[in-house]
Formats: sequence, C-alpha cells, structure tokens
Amino acid sequence: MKKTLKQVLADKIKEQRPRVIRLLKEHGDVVVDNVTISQVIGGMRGLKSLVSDISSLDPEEGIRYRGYTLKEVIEKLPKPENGTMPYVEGLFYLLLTGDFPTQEEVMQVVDEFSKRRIVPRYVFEIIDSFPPSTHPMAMFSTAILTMNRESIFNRHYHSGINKKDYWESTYEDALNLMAKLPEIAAYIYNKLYRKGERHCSDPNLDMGANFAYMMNKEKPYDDVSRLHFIIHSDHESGNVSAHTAHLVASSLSDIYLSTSAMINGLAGPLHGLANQEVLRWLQSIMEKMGDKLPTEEEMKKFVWDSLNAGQVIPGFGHAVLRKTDPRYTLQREFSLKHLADDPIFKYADLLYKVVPPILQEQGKAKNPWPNVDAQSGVIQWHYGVTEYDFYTVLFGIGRAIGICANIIWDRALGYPLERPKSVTTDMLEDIAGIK
Ligand code: NMX
Ligand code: MLT
Repeated sequence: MKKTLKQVLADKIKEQRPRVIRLLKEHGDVVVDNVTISQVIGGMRGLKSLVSDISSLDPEEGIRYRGYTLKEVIEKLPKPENGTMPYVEGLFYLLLTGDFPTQEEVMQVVDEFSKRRIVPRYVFEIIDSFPPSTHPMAMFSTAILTMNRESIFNRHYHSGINKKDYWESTYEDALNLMAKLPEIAAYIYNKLYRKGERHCSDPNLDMGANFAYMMNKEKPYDDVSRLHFIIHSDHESGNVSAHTAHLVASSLSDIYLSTSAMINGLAGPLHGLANQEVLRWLQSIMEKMGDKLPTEEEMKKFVWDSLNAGQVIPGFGHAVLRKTDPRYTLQREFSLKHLADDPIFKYADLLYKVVPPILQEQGKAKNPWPNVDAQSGVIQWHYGVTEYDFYTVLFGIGRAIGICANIIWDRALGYPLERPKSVTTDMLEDIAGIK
C-alpha cells in the first residue's frame, strides 16, 4: 500500500528538523543581510528575513515551486485524462513534499479533498446575510473566518498536545479548509450574480473540474481553473497575502483565522485586487471606444491620462520581479490558443505593447512589465465570468494552497512568533547621524 501524503510528509519533516536545529545551534550568529534606512521606511523591500522551502522568486526568471519553473510544474504534474492542465491536488502534493506525485498518489489526494468538501450550512447562512452590495472578498474572508469553530488544531491545542505534533492537526485543518473553498467561492458567485442558482459540489470531480461544474461552465473552464489555481498558489513568502498568513499563524492562530487574514491582504488594489482593477480599467476604455479597438496612439493617451491623474496602471510593475511575470506569459500563451480573437484579449495585448515603454519613459516604476493580474481577468471574461469584482476570490483559492503548505511546515519546524523590532523616526535620525 502506497504511503499517504501525510505519511510522506511525516518522513520529510523528520529529515528537515535536524537541518534547522543545526543552523540555529551552530550558525545562528551568521549574518544573512544588512538593513538600510530605505528598507526600514520602504516596506522592507529585498530584506531577507523569512524562510520558506515551498517556493522562491528570482527577479529575472520568476517563481519556482520547490525548485521547478511553472512550465516544468505544468509539464510534470499528473493530468486528468480529459484535461490539458494538471490536478491542483497534485500541486499541493508537490508544494508540501517537494516530490511530483504519481497518478496513484495524486488520486489519493483528490479523494481526500473530495471527502472533506462538504461546507457547513451556517457558512451559507452567513453569506446569505450580507447586504448584496458587499464585496465578494469580504464575504469570502468572513465565510472562512466563521469556520474557525471547526479547527482540530484548536481542540488539540487546548487538550494539551506536544509542540512537535502541532503540524498534524494543522494538516487536517488545511485539507478541510482547501477542500471547501471552491464551493464557498462558487456559492458567493452564484448568489451575487446568478440569482442564487446553485450546483452543489460533485464528489467524483477533481478540484478544477468541480469548480467549473459549480460555476456552471463548460470545458475548457476546468483547465482554466486548474491553471489559475496552480499559478496563483505561491510567490515566495514576502508578498502581502503569504506574509500575512505566516504572521497571523505565528501566534498559533488556526488555519481559518490565518487564511481569512491572508484574504484581507490579498483584497488590496496593489496586490490581488489588481486583477479586478485591470478589467475595470479596460472596461472604462471600452466604454469610451464603443465597438472600436483603440489605435496604439489612442491607447497611449489613455495610459498617460491615468498616470497624469496620479493613478497606477493595474497589472504592471512588481515589488520583486524585473522582467515579464512568467505567470503572465503562461496565461498569454493560453489566451493565444483559445481566445486570440476576443476583443478583450486584443485590448490587453495592446496594453502589453504600449504600457512598458510609457512606464520606462515616466521613469518611476522599477519594473515596467506586466504581472500575473494583467491577463487573468481577460481569460475569465472570455469564459463568461464578467463580474470582475469576483476575480480576486479566484486568486484567493489558489493562494490558500500555498499558504496552507507553508503554515503546515511552519508548525512542523517550530518557527516562532514573528516579532520584528520597530524604531522611531528619532532613532533613525540618530542612526543616520543627522541629529
Ligand atoms: N503604474 C504606475 N506607477 C507605478 C506602477 C504602475 N503599474 N508600478 C510602480 N509605479 C510607481 C509606484 O507607484 C512608485 O511611485 P512613487 O515613487 O510615486 O511612490 C514608483 O513607481 C516606484 O515603485 P516600484 O518600486 O517600482 O514598485 P513597488 O515595489 O513600490 O510596488 C506594485 C509594486 C506592484 C505595488 C506597483 O508596481 C503597482 O502599484 N502596480 C500596479 C498594481 C498591480 O498591478 N499590483 C499587482 C501586483 C501583483 N500582485 O498580484 O500582487
Ligand atoms: C503575488 O503573487 O503575491 C504577487 O505577485 C505579489 C508579490 O509577489 O509581491
């Protein structure tokens, strides 16, 4: 009998613990980085102060999950027979263990998710009680938060378990939560935009196919969902959503509290909400243009108008990346194959052409190139999910997978409460020698 994911993980944890203990005991005083005043004031850009083995971001090359580029991940993970994109459940296996699962191993995880997919009724009742004008991210975050009463970790913690065992109940919570997120999201979507018409989850489908089913979408929306959840799952640990989740979990808040907090960070327009802002911005241009595609000159004017009004161009720029985001490129390749003739794609592609030189000319943005959010909404729009307020919820389902893997490992390796030191402006002036 093949080992379960949890058993494989338990072995990996046994191997990893001595490495961390050794680093701490024998090399704890080795300097990793220096901190400058501009980093302290400027949002800690580039400061090496977090550990994660799940993924790592290179400014030029982009993200690697467990050492593999996204292209490799998509190539090597097992895929459903009738799909072109891999099982999302297989990605979770990879993020957690560093190993590509076999078909049999991935099916075990698909089965685990399926068994845990039933959402408690009170979650739907809480979503129903929101005023209809509520943003879906507020609903999503609250829905997740309410399930904190289900936490197995909390129950075990209060019964007095050993620190070494924290990861096991966290693993259970993480799987229970991830398995429910697609149905919660689809419920919010159908409630807000489809008069509450509902497809309950199907236990025979994998995460991507089940989400497509619950959204009432035909093929290839199953592959669209798999691709979307996979590429949004992790972006090393310093981004706002992943870092928030790590920070909140570091006080031993359970996975529900931590994921809800992650969603709140993701809901900001400089982070995940940018995917909605891209479509909002494009739509405002489309309204002005009527049925016509703008010429390059017209598009340049729209871009400059936004910049001159003191706004950012959503979907462009990045705090770490200095080249086109490979997540953007993958989605563009998918779009070229499936929706090249859609006007919305043509608009987005025109932006790809005109925005980078303008941002370079303006000379402020360190990275003028498109990020993941410049293309994700375009694909959703094409497949009929035109309610762009919903797009960041989709990002949130994906990101939950990465943060769950990270929090399980945080607990397994006993990472402590996060508590950096703050300084006053007086102190910084003293340090700078200008007092
Ligand atoms: N449009 C206009 N100005 C920009 C842009 C942009 N797309 N990107 C950066 N800048 C400006 C930025 O506002 C800042 O201006 P100021 O000096 O007046 O404060 C200046 O360029 C330097 O910023 P950077 O150091 O290049 O970027 P930073 O690391 O501070 O911020 C982002 C990174 C992603 C917040 C920024 O590029 C941005 O606001 N992009 C648009 C929003 C977006 O697409 N966010 C999604 C990022 C990916 N995600 O999913 O999270
Ligand atoms: C992300 O996926 O989290 C974004 O690209 C933002 C980041 O990495 O800082």
